[in-house]
Amino acid sequence: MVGRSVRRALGVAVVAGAVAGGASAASIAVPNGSFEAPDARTPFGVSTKIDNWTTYGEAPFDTGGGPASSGTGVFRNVNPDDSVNFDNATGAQVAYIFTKASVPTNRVGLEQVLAATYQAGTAYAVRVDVGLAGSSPGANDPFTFQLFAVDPANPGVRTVVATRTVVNDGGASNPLSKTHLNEYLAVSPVLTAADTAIVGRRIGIEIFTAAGSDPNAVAGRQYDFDNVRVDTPEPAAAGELAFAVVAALGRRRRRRVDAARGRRS
Ligand SMILES: [Ca+2]
Repeated sequence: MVGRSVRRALGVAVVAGAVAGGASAASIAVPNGSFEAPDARTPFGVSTKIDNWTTYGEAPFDTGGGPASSGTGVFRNVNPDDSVNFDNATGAQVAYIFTKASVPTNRVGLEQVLAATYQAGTAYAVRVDVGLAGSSPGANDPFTFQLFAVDPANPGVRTVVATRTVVNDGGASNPLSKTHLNEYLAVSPVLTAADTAIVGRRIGIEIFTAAGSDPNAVAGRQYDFDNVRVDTPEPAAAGELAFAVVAALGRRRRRRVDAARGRRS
């Protein structure tokens, strides 16, 4: 099997960058936040196994790296005609997720818990570059990403720290595109010592779809996404970030092949 044998263990670029308000943000490494591993050039054109992430929801399917939820996975950022899929993907691969699962919970996703812990006096931001697959989600198909805190004494108990839901509703402030990924972010308030369910606990990241709002959604509809980052914006900037979106819709430079992306559907 191809699968994981040819890994591209690209490190996640950790760069302190400027954010809204001119303040700097310290980055927290997200292993495989760019979905470069494992190599997705399997016989299926995708890998359902995603290194460093736990996937859940859909019936398992083995593309070569072992059985993993077929509701989400990674693929090479190329179209069937070898043209570039997204013009601003990070690295060679991006991730996809179906908007609806066949499982009763109707929730498909992936998550990982970082080694880093939440600190008081700090706000936390998670950023994801999001785009549309060839089979675009409907306006009622939500794509959600969030930060959560895990109680080590009771791992089933989680506290959501920051959350953002994106829908494909043609929003003018940040339209989704099939050829360009747009950055979305969720940012927490500045944590205080009173946040006892969060401070001192490990930082979790979850990305999921739950099509409960659209019972007519079909599994073939997908969001694509890449470049999951976590950082700690300065408190003065955190409030601005709560409303900030970075919309840089790229021109469609080429004709895109929407059909038959080579992904399993
Ligand atoms: Ca990537």
